[in-house]
Amino acid sequence: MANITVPADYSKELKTEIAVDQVTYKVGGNKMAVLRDFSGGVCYVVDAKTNEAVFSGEATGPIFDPANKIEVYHFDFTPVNECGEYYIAASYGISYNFSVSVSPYRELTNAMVKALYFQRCGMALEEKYAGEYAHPECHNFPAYLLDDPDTVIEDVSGGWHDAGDYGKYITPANQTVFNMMYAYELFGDAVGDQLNIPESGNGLPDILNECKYELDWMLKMQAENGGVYHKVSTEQFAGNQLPHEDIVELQCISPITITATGGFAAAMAAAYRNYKKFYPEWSDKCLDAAKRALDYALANYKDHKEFKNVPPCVTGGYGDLCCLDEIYWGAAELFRATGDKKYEDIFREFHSMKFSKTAFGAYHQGGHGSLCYLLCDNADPELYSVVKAEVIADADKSLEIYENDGYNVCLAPPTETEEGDYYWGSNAALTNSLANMVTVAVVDKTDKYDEAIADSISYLMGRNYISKCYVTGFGSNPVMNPHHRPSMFDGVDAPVPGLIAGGPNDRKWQRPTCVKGVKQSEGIDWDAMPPAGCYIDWEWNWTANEITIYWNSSCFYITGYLNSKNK
Ligand code: 9MR
Ligand code: ZN
Repeated sequence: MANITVPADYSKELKTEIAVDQVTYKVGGNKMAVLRDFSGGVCYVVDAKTNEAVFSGEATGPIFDPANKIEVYHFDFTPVNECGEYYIAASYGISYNFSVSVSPYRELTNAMVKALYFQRCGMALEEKYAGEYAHPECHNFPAYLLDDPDTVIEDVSGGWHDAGDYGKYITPANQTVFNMMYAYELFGDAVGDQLNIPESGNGLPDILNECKYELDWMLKMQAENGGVYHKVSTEQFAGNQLPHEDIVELQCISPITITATGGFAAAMAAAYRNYKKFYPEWSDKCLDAAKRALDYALANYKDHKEFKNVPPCVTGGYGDLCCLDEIYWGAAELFRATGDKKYEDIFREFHSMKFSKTAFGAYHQGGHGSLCYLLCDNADPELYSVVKAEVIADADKSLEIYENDGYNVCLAPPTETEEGDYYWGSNAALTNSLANMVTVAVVDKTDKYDEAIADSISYLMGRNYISKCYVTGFGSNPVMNPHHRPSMFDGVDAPVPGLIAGGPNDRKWQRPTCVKGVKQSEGIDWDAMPPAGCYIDWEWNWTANEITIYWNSSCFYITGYLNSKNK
């Protein structure tokens, strides 16, 4: 490959139209750039240190991208296997820098787990773990029950702030601890160890240490009758404040919901299994909590209604019409944890009801239950093969979306009848659908989906319409202004690292307009924006630029999987 030179008439201007994965090209792996507003021609890979070209080739295209309704070109540079820092040169300009490395998912995955430490509530973040993001303890206030204001619970401390706000909500917590415990059991040390958190070095993998911080809080959210309170927060969202500046006399606790309770049963049964060998007594408590929660959910689910805030509380809702998926998941986990066939009978009964058996997330959790069931060695063979066929069918549907996409990402495009996947939290819509592919990959021991999974992660790392790397602290054009109060008000330029933004959101009614006197939409022709372009890196753009614990967990579950395949 000697003596390749970029033609002198090639522009040196930075072009976000040339999209590269800014983080995760791997030695020996496939490598591709996506170019839009391009008319084809020879492209070069240039060493960013020496400015010497190391590879050249013709881009292929045009290829139709159905999500954004544009034509793109693909430039394949798979043969570039020397570790280093590079950029792409095309006739009309150059890309952001990217790197080629041996173990690209490792640092990223760990940082995304460590990001949860930065979300810890109720304890001071000390400088030795948190560096410039240190702050004193927060939110250690008693809380009253919104549906019984005379009852005050003294201690609901601990856990993580959910997102850019400081509320603590059970249903997203259930997904987050699920992703962590399954990442630990399926991918081992490929995800989240040596995180430099207070518990590091105590004999437990750090991902379990961090997860236990949340589980301990969750246990405080269970009522005597087994039901689980939906959330605890202040009555209003915090102002422009750091966590420890958000001071109230009393916080408030929202009523029990079945969605919170069913998912809690699942999470606690999984905790029993995963922590048994480290903390036997504590894990027995988890199992007992799980059983009582599932009993409560079964006795009350027919009265389930979508959660609505009880005044004067106005914080995050996480309302969910269907609670069957949470019970399905809870039954699966209790069956796996105990081997007791009575839980398999409940699982079977709920399996026959109508809801997605393949969805992962804070709202739809049937996929969590299916994965769990498919890992049981004493499962009923007939039911097992039905569930397996369901997850495979869904993974193959995702594969088809991926194969038709111009950016090689597994996000459904809008069609005449469907709105598509570029909604609030689209980056997690992506990782949640990849999670079902991971289920099949793990259960069926196939690598059929690996390329789709890795390519889709490349989209998150910058190979997208706007060349944005959606994880703070990573890539050459990362998110800098997430809607995340600590990052917004700490006086530190760089946001807390390892947080993934919600991502493009094409729903018209959720566009940012004018917040606090700042007219952010001015100068942006939103109607001309294709779905993957509906994003601005602006701190009050919470409909596209907020962060959450469960979006993080969904992402490191996938990069942890990729990392485990990369040994
Ligand atoms: O992710 C949630 C999104 O699907 C909803 O449309 C939106 C409005 O209810 O709320 C989002 O969740 C937020 C939660 O309510 C509070 N913490 C931050 C969450 C992420 O934006
Ligand atoms: Zn707090």
